[in-house]
Amino acid sequence: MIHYSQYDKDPGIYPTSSFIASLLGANKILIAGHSDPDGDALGSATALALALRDRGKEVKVGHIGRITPNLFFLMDPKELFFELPYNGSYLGEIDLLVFVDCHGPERVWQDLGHQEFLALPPFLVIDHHQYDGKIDGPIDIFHDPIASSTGELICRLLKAGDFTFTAPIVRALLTAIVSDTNFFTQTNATASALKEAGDLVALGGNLEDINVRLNYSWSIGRMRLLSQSLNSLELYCNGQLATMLLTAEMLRAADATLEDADGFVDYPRGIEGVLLAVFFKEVGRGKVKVSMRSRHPVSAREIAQAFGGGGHVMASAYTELTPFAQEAKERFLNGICRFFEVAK
Ligand SMILES: [Mn+2]
Repeated sequence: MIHYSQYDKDPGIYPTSSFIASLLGANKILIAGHSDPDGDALGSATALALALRDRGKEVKVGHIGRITPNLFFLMDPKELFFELPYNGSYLGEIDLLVFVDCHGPERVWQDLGHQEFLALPPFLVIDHHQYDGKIDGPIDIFHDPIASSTGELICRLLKAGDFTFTAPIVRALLTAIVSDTNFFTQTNATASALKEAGDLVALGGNLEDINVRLNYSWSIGRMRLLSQSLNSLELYCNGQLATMLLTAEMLRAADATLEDADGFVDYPRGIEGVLLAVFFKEVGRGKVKVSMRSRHPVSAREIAQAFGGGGHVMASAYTELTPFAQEAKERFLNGICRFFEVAK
């Protein structure tokens, strides 16, 4: 027998009043998500920026790396700061940095040195990733590793701070939550995530509109690229491991961009019996980005950590220093065997 009263109590963590005071105490704010921001990072940054502007703050959203074009509806690209330098003169005008969907500046600027770190303006962190150690440097942190998404945390923050949920804020927050829960189909689609999403729908949020924008707005180049990339699909470890490649040559042949390959890792993941899907993407500058998705009992996070990366238990990534996806795959296969002991 379920007593609804038990579910009325939101189990989530809320920001403290001093966290909100730090946020509202600043006037010129820059919000940044992790590099190559996804729907959660950009949706969360956008929603928070719009809410703070409604309170009279001067707020900018900046980022490093690539944004897939299907996310541009969140905020006019003209309003976004692209490729922020960590030592740019713009920082002198900023009272407060807010890092969302990551634990701090080193997830935005990968080659940030210690001196540059110390020279940054004061910063806050809002995040739902798991950490093994202490977080360096923020004046305050609003962190809940159980939360589905940073979007869910921004919902709680806006409620706690008595902000107004305007239509663009609602849309940005729903986009953030559906992006990280894959439209409520993963284990992180918790009662708390659905409760926040339910509140957003009650406020006029339109899931169909967001689904069309996120999943049915791709270029023909993406489809050509997908057909090439799918040809590279291979199975290992009795069908428990699936790999797929994306090369610079495929990009040229399909007349597509790297952004067009977003989410391709979901294809090898969709094969019955696959516990780990790995996608090797040549990203230029002598690097291959390796994205992983796993099913229980395989931890994509643990495997990514063994290769110097990180992420969530079921979704993680690392970077391999080689220009060739095939070479990154060979190195991966050489190092992977021990992780599949648990799955036998
Ligand atoms: Mn996230």
